[in-house]
Amino acid sequence: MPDTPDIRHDWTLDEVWALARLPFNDLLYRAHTVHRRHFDPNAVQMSTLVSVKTGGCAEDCAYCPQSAHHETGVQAGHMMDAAEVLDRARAARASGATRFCMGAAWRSPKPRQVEQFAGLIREVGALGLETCATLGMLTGPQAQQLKDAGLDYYNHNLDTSERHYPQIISTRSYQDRLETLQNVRNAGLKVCCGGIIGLGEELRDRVELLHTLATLPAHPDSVPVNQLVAVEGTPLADAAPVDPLDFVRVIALARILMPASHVRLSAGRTAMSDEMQALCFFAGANSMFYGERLLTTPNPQADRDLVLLDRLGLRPEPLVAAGQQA
Ligand code: SAM
Ligand code: DTB
Ligand code: SF4
Repeated sequence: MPDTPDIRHDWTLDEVWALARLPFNDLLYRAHTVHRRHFDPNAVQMSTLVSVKTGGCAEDCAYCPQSAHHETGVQAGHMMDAAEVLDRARAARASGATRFCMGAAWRSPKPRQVEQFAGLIREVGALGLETCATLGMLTGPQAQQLKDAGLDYYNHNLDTSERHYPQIISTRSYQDRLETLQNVRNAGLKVCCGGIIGLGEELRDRVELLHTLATLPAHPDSVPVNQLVAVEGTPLADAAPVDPLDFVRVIALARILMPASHVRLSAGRTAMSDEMQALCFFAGANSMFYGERLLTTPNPQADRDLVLLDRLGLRPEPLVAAGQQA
């Protein structure tokens, strides 16, 4: 899509601060206006997640139930059979999802694992679903290999500000994350990159994360905004809950700063009221994780989400990808 004047990559930190300080109504009015300029305000893109390789991860992300550093009761599993992944992809398609996101609890994949995922991506793509993978850090050639298999999106989150990052993860750096994002972009994959709210960060960290995302060489095509799912056994199990209105503000800021990106209401929805989610959709969220599980934790039941969308007059966004099969 050609850039329009409100799509900018030169946002200053001061400008983001000025938006963050707006009264709630001013911020939401502005975000919703931007939203209407770029999207059908009543359409929501639906993505379904599957954890293809669960648990036992070498990284020490303080929020993550899959880290081998924390005792959370999540067992390290083998890679899911291709047949089961495909069954789940068919079920996701039948329930109305247009994108199928495959996750693996890895720091970075080994060559054989990239090959295995390339096979899965080909088969899921042949079902007419958009494909997304999140496998940890990637080299340039690995990103290219996934692109060649037909992968549409790669998810790799920055999670928080560069400043707060060392409080959350010690086994890799912010720079590692930025390098993978660069490799993914250079391979021509669409980028899915966002963060988590509720990691004990300050407003400053939220502002800095959003500023970093909005000043990348290209805005991520998709921006997942997760609310921490506080899991027993992780260092963040007792983190203070997020003020729902502050979460809505983050959605609104993401919408204004990255006007043409899909902003996804991601993890944490089981703890959100219907009214809070409605405000998020008004503020510019136009994508969600759909299906009863995220990776290891629950997500609202699909039928409950369909009722919520219906109450709001929202519709699942149809798939517009070329080559879609019936
Ligand atoms: N291992 C890969 C990686 O870290 O990029 C891929 C999977 S990892 C689980 C994907 C993302 O899930 C993380 O970057 C984080 O943003 C999100 N996530 C993990 N645990 C979460 C939690 N408890 N609450 C909210 N988001 C979480
Ligand atoms: C993203 O930003 N959130 C998703 C997806 N990308 C991979 C994962 C959320 C995981 C929540 C905790 C769990 O279920 O393990
Ligand atoms: Fe591993 Fe990803 Fe979880 Fe970090 S977020 S522990 S890298 S699965």
